[in-house]
Amino acid sequence: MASLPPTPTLSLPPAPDRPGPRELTAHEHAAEALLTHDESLAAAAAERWLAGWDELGPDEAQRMRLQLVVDGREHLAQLASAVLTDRAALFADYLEWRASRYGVLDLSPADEHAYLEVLGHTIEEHLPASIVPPAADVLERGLRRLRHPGSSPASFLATDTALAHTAARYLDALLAGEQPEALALVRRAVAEGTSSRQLYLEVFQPVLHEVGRLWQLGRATVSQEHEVTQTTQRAMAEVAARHDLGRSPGAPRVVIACVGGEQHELGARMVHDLFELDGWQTHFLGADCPPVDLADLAVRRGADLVAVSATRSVHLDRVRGVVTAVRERSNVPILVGGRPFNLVDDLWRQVGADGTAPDAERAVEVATLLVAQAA
Ligand code: B12
Repeated sequence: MASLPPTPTLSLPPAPDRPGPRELTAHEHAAEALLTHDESLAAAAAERWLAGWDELGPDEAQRMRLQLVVDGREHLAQLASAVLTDRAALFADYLEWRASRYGVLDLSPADEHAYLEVLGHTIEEHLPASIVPPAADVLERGLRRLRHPGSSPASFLATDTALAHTAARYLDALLAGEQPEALALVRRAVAEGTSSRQLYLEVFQPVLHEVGRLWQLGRATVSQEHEVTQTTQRAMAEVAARHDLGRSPGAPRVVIACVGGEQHELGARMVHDLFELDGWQTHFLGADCPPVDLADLAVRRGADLVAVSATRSVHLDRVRGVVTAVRERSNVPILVGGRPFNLVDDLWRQVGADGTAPDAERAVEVATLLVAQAA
């Protein structure tokens, strides 16, 4: 088969202790090649796969081809993120997540495994030999995990927190379409003196994680997830409206945003609200922020800290993009967080940030330390 065109260069953050441009590592080259050629690699893998299915009619073959290309591109984007950060666990997590959805997606483990192997062979055949080893290594480690997938994810609803019962009732009410009842539970908790922190971390966060798990396993619909999300946004706004916004002029200032393409913004909003509650001067930009705009705004607002959120592992290269853009303009500390950073301990270092935290409460604690260190 024809070889693919050469890969363009990525702009990457300078190594933290060595400012200025630097050579790309083998992992960075490999990730770049996977992302640049995702479409042609996925198309070539789909043809290779379909070659083994002579009995398919043209319509069915076309339907399968389209699905294989969509799946192949997602596999490659996930693989590239794991290769870029040299963290195979990210790809293994993605494959386990896929495995938990086989029933929902009408996929068989044998077909998924075989297709990933075909994708691996296609990478070997089409990409330069120097690029193949990091990709092949991460792919192989992911496949090994797929041969022994973990059990289904367990419920995120705790049984041992003060608000465990409220969280369970709040979710049940929303899944049943009883929004007023769910909001009444929150209002009652507020009236009884429950703090925002507690409501956020013991009700809203686990409920959102849980509805995601239910969707993942095919036990909740997309519409149910949307209803839980929308109502929770409203509940959070009600709770946050009670925060005292009297700021001392010397209070530290933070800009908080999700990276480009990232639609998951409630986690970042929670981080924002707890910064606000802690007396910080805050600027919340929400979902999908272009890196240069974000970095420019941080400078314009005189931020003491930039907090960057990413939920999807495929957005890790964009987190690096934000880090690059901020570092080019200022020395403010950069805190990163979100799902992938909670999966892999030192991922924040790999994207060039100054720290991470597993949740909104800890985010404020770590940020306070970083700002004190920078002063
Ligand atoms: C709501 C939701 C959506 C909504 C988001 C709406 C919105 N306005 O935010 C919509 C419908 C848009 C959506 C879309 C998708 N979603 Co979604 N979504 C969710 C859900 C159910 C809740 C997200 C949430 O609000 N969590 C609650 C917050 C509080 O938790 P958190 O994000 O972890 O944040 C905390 C910490 O991580 C940390 N933190 C977060 N940011 C930061 C930043 C800093 C600096 C620090 C220090 C800390 C920090 O503090 C936060 C608060 O304590 C999750 C389930 C889950 N496990 O989260 C799935 C989930 C994230 N989605 C998922 C998927 C697959 C998707 C889609 C790809 C679905 C699709 N289209 O096929 C798209 C992708 C969209 C995109 N391009 O971004 C998967 C991801 C799986 C994976 N392995 O990556 C999940 C996990 C569902 C699941 N269990 O399968 N989704």
